Amino acid sequence: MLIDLKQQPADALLALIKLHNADPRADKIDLGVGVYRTGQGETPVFGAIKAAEKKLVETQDSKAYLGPEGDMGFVEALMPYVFGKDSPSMGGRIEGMQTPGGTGSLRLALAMVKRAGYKRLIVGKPSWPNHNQICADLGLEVLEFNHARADGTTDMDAIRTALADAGEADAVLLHGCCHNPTGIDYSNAEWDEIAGLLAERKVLPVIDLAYQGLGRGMEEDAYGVRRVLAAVPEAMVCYSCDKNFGLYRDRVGALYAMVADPADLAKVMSNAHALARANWSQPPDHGGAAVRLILEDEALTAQWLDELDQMRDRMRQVRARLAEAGKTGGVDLTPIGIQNGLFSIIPFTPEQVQAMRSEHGIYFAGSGRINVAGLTMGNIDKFIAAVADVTG
Ligand code: PLP
Ligand code: TYF
Repeated sequence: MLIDLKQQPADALLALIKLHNADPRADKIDLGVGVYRTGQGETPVFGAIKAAEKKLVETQDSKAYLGPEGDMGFVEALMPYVFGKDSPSMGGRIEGMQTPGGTGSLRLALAMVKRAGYKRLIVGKPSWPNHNQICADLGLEVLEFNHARADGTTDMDAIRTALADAGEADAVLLHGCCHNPTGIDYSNAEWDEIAGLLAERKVLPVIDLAYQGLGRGMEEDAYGVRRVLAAVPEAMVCYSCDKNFGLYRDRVGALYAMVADPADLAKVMSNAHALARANWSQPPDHGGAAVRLILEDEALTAQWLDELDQMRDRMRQVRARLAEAGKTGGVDLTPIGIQNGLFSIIPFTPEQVQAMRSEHGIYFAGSGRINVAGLTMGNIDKFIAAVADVTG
């Protein structure tokens, strides 16, 4: 019976939004869920998206079904940004489809991993919790390795060991850039080595690219994806437009598969299409259509890239200010300056996380992950003082 089902825990990050909302203090700070915020603390719709939506309303003449692959114009317009304009892997070896956000793409990719007979998914820890949740739901065994060292650098020895023990029955999930939750990314030299190891061990790479453009730049953030794809015969890329176009609730993403022989692409993608049909039939159209209109229009593309630059610049400023604070109480904020994207982890104890909430009205995940975009030039000094207070 339905009532025999067991109570499930609420999503911890979404629960945090409620805690923050219920706090009456005017100077409270929300560093929880991963959405970008401006210096005024807002998450506005991009100007380029507003313009594209206006155009969409005026020109869209049908909302008839498109099929499980969604809007292929959207899927293809993104490809030069992800894979590079002159990439050899673009030569017929890659095909994509639209998905409901990066989550939908991950769900499909990992179901493909399972369906293709892979036994394990190797994942660096900590990772975005949904990676493990999707694997648990699919019955895919997860093998974890340590992603980062305490000093804010990647634990290359751990991934070397994990890959040395891996083989053809394994897939590995890698964050393309702006690692969630640590903000600690592989350097280009590390990607070079990882690409070589993946090829040598014949492990299938699944690259989660949910924050392209929020780290170092659109091109810079694609280094890992492109480097890995140049080294291996097969791979999948799970893309989200929900951060870099600010579309979050519109659920805009894409799944790309690369195979060695273009003749195999249709067969491979027919499986992804079948899985999509069994899950959501077709992806929501609106956000993807707006992204396509932007990417097909030079002026709108320039406007979007400019808005993305402003986001990235602001996050770099916040990071620089935190790094400048250096040793603060019992923690060192310096590594935050070289980390990327929305997130960094400060090694708070659970008691210190609680004290930040109760004594200072500052809310972030229990892991100590902060959303740096929740900090502004107006509240950052309060934050630094609170960190010194609870860790000192
Ligand atoms: N992958 C990572 C690492 C994420 O942090 C997120 C969440 O924001 C996603 C994928 C999924 O994003 P989306 O909201 O597009 O489903
Ligand atoms: O990690 C984050 O904050 C983002 C947003 O169930 C998010 O990835 C968080 C929780 C969730 C869905 C998205």
